[in-house]
Amino acid sequence: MSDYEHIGFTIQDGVATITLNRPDRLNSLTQKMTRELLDAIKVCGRDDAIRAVVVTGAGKGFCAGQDLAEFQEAVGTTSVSEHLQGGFNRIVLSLYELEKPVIASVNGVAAGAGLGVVLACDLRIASEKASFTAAFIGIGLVPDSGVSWFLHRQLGPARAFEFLVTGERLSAAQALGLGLVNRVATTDDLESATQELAARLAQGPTRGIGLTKRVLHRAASLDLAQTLAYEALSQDIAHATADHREGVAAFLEKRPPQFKGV
Ligand code: T3D
Repeated sequence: MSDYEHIGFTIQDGVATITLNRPDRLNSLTQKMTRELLDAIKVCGRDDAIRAVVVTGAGKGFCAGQDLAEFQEAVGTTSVSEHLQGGFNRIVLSLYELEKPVIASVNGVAAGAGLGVVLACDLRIASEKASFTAAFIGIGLVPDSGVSWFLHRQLGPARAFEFLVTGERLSAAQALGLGLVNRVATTDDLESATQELAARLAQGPTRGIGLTKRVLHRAASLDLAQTLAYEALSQDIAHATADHREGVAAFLEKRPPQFKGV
């Protein structure tokens, strides 16, 4: 799929930028948008020229989760769990498992499954106008799209519970204080700060970065002995890359490395 209707997709200098693009609905997710997003993430995984990925939103919102009008229409045609398994669950997992750095550039409100998308990314830069709410409780639902899994780990159980059941809306500054975002930029600076970071990552040793992501993820569920073994195996793979050889050569020759992502 190359022509998307509800997302923007550009590739420049090794950086793919996916823009959720239904601004009048705060980029809430429809089935079509979900399919397009999944397709774009797949392209990001397959195209070796893409070495960093940015996910952002058009207009004043990042993503308000499921489009509730479409959801109402779909009720009865499929179960909610089937809908989640076929859509948001795949988006969250494919971003999380993509072995390339993924940056959420949070331009506005992220709610419900939109918060899940943000949390599935590796790095989060928020505009000072961004905000974060689980939103599920406001419509009597439980967290989905990985939100409970991520928040439990990032906030701890008590703070996560409070955030989830009160439906509170965190400002960018509060999210920074809680470690939910890496940094906050002014509205004017968000795009340049995001692209600067993405460009830097896109010039890095992509295999090493992807393996680092995998090792960190696995370390969260392994004991120390298992982690040591997993790190060692991953090091075998990283050690065999051309980028590792280039990194060592550049160090010895006292010059900056020219990584190629292989
Ligand atoms: O099977 C399944 O799919 C279940 C899975 C569910 C996963 C989920 O994501 S559940 C959670 C769904 N999302 C929500 O419940 C959030 C609903 N939205 C809000 O609570 C608020 O809009 C926000 C807190 C996100 C932002 O508030 P605010 O005041 O900044 O904006 P607003 O004025 O409420 O929204 C602007 C417009 O976007 C508005 O339309 P209008 O009045 O200008 O014509 C609003 O209706 C629309 N909008 C916002 N969120 C959604 C939406 N339209 C459809 N679906 C939305 N989720």
